[in-house]
Formats: sequence, C-alpha cells, structure tokens
Amino acid sequence: MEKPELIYFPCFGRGGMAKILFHLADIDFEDTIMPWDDWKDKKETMPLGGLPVLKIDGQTFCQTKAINKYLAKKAGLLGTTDIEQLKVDMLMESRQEFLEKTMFSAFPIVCKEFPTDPSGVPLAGVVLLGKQISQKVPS
Ligand SMILES: N[C@@H](CCC(=O)N[C@@H](CS)C(=O)NCC(=O)O)C(=O)O
Repeated sequence: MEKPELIYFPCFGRGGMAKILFHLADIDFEDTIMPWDDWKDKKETMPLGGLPVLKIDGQTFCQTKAINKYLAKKAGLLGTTDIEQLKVDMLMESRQEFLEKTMFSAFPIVCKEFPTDPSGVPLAGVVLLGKQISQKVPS
C-alpha cells in the first residue's frame, strides 16, 4: 500500500480526528495542508468540493465520518460487539453534532485558536474537549 494522503486546511476542524486516528493506528501518512489562499483554485478538483479528503492507492475519498470510521477500524477502535459498535457510532454522531452546532459557527476564530502544530498533530485543547464529551456518554 502506498503512503495514504490526508488533505485538510491548516486547523483542527473536520480533519483533525483523522490525524489522531492515523497516529493511533500507527499508520504513516502524508499530511497535506491546504493553504486557505490556494483553496479557491483547488476546490473543484475535490470530490463534493470539500475537505477532508483521503487518498489511498490512487483512489480519492471524502466525508469526514466515513474517513474516520475507516481509520478507527485500522486503529482497532470500532468495537468488537454490536453494542460496542453502536456506542462508537453514537459517540461519533454526537461529536459531529457538537462540532456543527458550536465550532463551525465560529470557524474563523476556531482556526486561529486551534491551529495544527508544525508536526501536524492537532493541539491538545480540542482533544481534551473531546474527552470531556466522551465522559458524558454512558458506558
Ligand atoms: N460533509 C462533508 C463536509 C465537508 C466540508 O464542508 N468541509 C469544509 C471544511 S470543515 C470545507 O471544505 N469548506 C470549504 C468549502 O466548502 O469551500 C464532511 O463531513 O466531510
């Protein structure tokens, strides 16, 4: 398998979780940061005109949850029973809903406050926030 490539903007946003999952799965990946200034010209080359985009062996994929689920499986985090998988989906949907209702309404500010660090690892603030949310989900 060629080195997979993840393309996203220079912030945590929808692409940050995929980076965490790549690390948890111990998969080396090309972390391609799309500069805001280049996006206007690149948008129409991306499926559905949005990011994140994942490229694997010449195939191009989009949709955050699909990408995250694929990577979570690689990391062994999708659960082993139907109930565990249900919990994973529930958490994933809750996280997405939270992001859409809060962070994305303040997208420009969030991008400034939670940039990606130089090594491509998303900053801890959002991860901690995720942990707080996960603690609210019944076990
Ligand atoms: N349903 C898609 C939405 C992708 C999306 O809207 N991404 C935003 C960034 S978080 C984007 O590309 N915005 C720039 C644009 O739409 O031109 C997903 O979940 O991946």
